[in-house]
Amino acid sequence: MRDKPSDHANDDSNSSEKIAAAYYHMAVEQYESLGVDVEAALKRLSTIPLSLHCWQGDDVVGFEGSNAAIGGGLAVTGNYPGRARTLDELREDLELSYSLIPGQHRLNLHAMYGEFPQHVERDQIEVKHFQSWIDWASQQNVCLDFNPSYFAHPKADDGYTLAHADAGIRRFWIDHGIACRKIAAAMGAAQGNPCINNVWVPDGSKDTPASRKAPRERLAAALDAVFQQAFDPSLLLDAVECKLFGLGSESYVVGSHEFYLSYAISRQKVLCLDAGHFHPTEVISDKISAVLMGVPQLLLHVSRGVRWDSDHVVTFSDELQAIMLEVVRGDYLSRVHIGLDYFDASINRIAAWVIGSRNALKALLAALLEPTERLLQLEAAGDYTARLALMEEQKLMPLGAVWNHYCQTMNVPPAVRWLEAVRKYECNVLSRRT
Ligand code: RNT
Ligand code: ZN
Repeated sequence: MRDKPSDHANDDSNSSEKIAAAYYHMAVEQYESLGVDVEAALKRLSTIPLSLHCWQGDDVVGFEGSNAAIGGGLAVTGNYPGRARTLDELREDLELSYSLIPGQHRLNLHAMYGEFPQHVERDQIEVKHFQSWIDWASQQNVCLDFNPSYFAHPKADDGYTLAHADAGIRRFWIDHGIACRKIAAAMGAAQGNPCINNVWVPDGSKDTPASRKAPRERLAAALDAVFQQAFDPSLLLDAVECKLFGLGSESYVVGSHEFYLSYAISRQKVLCLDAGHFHPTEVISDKISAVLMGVPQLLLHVSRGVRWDSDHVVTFSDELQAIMLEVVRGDYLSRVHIGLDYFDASINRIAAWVIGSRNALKALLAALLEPTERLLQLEAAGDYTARLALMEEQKLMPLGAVWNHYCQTMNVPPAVRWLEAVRKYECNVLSRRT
């Protein structure tokens, strides 16, 4: 008699679990032979939060109900079905995403994602507009980070916000920044740890400006006005993010890297480094240990630049691994906050969150499994030959077996099995969003 299909399924999953366990034990032995403690690495990994960017779920549209173009030099391409159109849809999508990413992670909200029963101007937003996020977050055990929204608004249409030549427009955006800090501090108070409020403005110009100086002076003064009120750092941390160029700001960006580096050092603010905001051969992995000499903390926007786009889904690239290696090697985990920043509307948006987040975690795991002590000894001894040999050998270590084991112990699907849940959700939920 033939077995019932369900018996087959059980046999299969039992034997695949056994194989996975065997792979894991072999992997542990291999890492041990290099002096690496796998269990300790996994324990450490489970304590590192990523901040997931809310804007991947709805193509950076938000819930203001306006039809303003995204602007700010940002562009989202693709029309994959299933974009979240409401707060509830976005939360539902996030809940599925978190269930497929091992560990406890944060949510990075933009100000335009509040709950606005009727139109509220950006300089008038209040904690109450984010109360449902605060409640949802505490119920989901998710902590929040925040961002003022300096784009997708008529007062940002000509490419300038905080650095605008018009004092009235500047004032409007300063007040938006002030309102956002109050909201972020309330989030920090509710969750018992600081909410990072990251300021990015699109300000810049398509063609060569006559004055590079004046807008920078205005931006610095406007930022100082935004940051005037002191908040307890246990509630709120202010971050500032630079950019190289955007659509419409090809020739000049007011908030360039040098601008914000000097600003963050002089004001002791958190510096945000977005991996997609530098020249193509320039990497943020090399900047981490340099800028942390002068700024107190860093926020990373883990992203992937491709030619002129700065925001492709994060893949398991050399640079991603280099970033995480630097964070771990430098023992910076208490000073570096890891956020994601990309938007892709050409693939399933939940898959985009899950793929990028899981890659960031895999890269962190690879860094935690590096025999750093041994590499440092070889370097100190001047044995660069063995250093290179060992670094290269690292690339073939059985990271996947450890990762799959980690996923299983954290109750999330190992390998690509998370895709089944996304496909099912696509069928039952996303396909009904028309
Ligand atoms: C823009 C910046 C910024 C945004 C988000 C939406 O180039 O990277 O972080 O992506 O604020
Ligand atoms: Zn960014």
